[in-house]
Amino acid sequence: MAKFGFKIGSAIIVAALSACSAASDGGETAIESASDSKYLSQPLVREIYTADPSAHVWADGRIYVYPSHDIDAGVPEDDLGSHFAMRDYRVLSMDNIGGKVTVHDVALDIADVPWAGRQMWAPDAAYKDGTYYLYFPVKDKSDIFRMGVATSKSPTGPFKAQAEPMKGSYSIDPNVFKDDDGAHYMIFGGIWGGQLQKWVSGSYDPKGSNSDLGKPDEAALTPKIARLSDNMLEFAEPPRDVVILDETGAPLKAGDTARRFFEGAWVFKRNGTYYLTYSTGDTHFLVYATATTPYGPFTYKGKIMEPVEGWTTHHSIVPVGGKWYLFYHDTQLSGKTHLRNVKVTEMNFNPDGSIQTIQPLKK
Ligand code: FUB
Repeated sequence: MAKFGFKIGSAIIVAALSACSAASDGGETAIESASDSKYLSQPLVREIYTADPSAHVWADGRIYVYPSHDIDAGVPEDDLGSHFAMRDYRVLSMDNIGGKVTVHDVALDIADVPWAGRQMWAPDAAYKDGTYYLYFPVKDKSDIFRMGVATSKSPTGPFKAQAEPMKGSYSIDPNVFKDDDGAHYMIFGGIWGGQLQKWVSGSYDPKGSNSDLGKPDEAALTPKIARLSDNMLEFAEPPRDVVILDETGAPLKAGDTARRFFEGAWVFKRNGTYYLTYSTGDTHFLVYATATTPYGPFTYKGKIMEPVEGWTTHHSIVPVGGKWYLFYHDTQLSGKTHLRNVKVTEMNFNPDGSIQTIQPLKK
């Protein structure tokens, strides 16, 4: 199957918000669809298409979601995800899970990022000392993904981009994790269209000739991690591999496509354990591994979510009011792989810290 091709078809036409879904007040025409009872949860907003939701609860207690803003740019679908040709970011916010969702004005436009070429992909955000930081992957004018940083005094922007990408940054899907000691780490990377396989030698190789892709018995490519500098604008250290081991202590292999890292890493800490969660991409699972430090090594533990409708999903996990929530996306509203909608559902842990697998489609 081609990357980002349809996995499960959907035909959705008319609609009504279910009790689970939140009304939104973005002031734009709602995208209508059937309120289909087959879905575990309903889209958070219907005015715009959104994906890759990075959720945070800042000091004001409100929930802020930093998603990709999907558009139909008319770019033909290909294996590198060229049809994901997003041009700006919009922030969503809500007082509580299930509450009214606000779609905020444009937080950052590609036209205001001097070095950007195309494709604003999955962002994340952080807060430190009165400033909000938006981290975003976008291709530079040479068509190489880099990480940008933009700042604002407001959690919803507008954000002002730095004049250059972060030094030494590459690939996609930044997740900024704040540890209990106040240190911030960026975990990032994604294979295939995310270009991680092109950086195996330490510099950009357009052919990705040293990568594990097509070598199923070799150790799989891993996400990367680097602590951020005190000013939050750069890496404080060279990015390192985040190794993911199997139950025997061996690194997951490239051919182990149901468990190996593909994209969309998100790290959180619960009861002293670090959880690395990620998408397996072409096998469509959200999975997790655990460790005793943010650098790992992590040990694979299991599935968080079975496949959604759409090629893949991308998520974040946050505690809100004593419960844990999984933000994710599917293609319920459009049935199209590049026009996605974000959702949220509660997740549950077993007494031993393992995660109960979520089924996003009702049987
Ligand atoms: O939204 C564009 C890309 O699709 C993201 O960066 C990936 O995680 C996948 O969701």
